Amino acid sequence: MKVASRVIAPVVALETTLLLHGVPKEASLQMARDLASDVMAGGAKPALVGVVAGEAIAGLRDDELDVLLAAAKVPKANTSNLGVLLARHSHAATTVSTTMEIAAAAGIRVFATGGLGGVHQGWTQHLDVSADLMAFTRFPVAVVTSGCKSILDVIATRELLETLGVPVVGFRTDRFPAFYQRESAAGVDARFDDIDELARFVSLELARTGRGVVVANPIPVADELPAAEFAGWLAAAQKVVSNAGGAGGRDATPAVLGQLHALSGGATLRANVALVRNNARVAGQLAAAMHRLA
Ligand code: PSU
Ligand code: MN
Repeated sequence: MKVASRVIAPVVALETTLLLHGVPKEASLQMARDLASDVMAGGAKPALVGVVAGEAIAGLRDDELDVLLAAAKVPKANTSNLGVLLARHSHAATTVSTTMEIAAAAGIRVFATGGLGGVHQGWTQHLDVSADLMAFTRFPVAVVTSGCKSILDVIATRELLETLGVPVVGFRTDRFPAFYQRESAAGVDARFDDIDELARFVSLELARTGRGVVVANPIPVADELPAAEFAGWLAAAQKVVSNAGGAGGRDATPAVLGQLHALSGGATLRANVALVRNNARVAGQLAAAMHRLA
């Protein structure tokens, strides 16, 4: 695909759905700035990925981000609707799946996000599985992520990654993280404690398979949310969304996240910001090490 790429290695891709749909609008700009400086602190250059007036861009300029932030509603794009949005010269916020697609086309091999989309819990009433998971079978990008949000069925999501043959490696952990919590009941395929060793593996694996790698990086200890308290907020958030008539398709994830941020008095938002920033730092270090060791 044709991508406007404005970056030189080592580079870390960042996504726009997290900014535009995952956190309240007031928090978006600060988060974008913080993530950029975290990637640089790790030793790499940030490339915010998004679509402006039908142009897929890796490395949005500030003025282009401003355009997206000012737009009334920016559609959320996964690999299924990206093409239509491009063809119609629309703006779009890229999720994990489309950020991987655009990053890969721009030659970027590392991407930092918060959590992967995955298998939704029963409240959606129908099977709802994120396109993020399939994207790992198509695009050679390593995604540094705190597992998948505990609003999802974490264990089913981990099982599906296994089914798809996606390598899931832990950075300084043996467990598959559950976003707000450092650990879930599921494990990883291998643990790496050393960033250089991780970099060597990721470079080899991306080149060997032409597919993606999940680099699971848990939320910092100090920012973890107590599991029991979170479970209460989640049940309440799901009830609010269901009582309001439910949310399906691409609206399911933002609907529950928005309710959680409100019901927890901002605690889930603070945890979310902390873990994404930590992922941006580790991704910066990973990209720098991959570049250095190449
Ligand atoms: N993780 C977050 N906040 C988010 C998302 C992930 O902490 O907003 C976004 C990502 O862009 C991810 C998307 O790709 O949610 C998954 O959406 P869906 O479940 O519709 O595939
Ligand atoms: Mn879905």
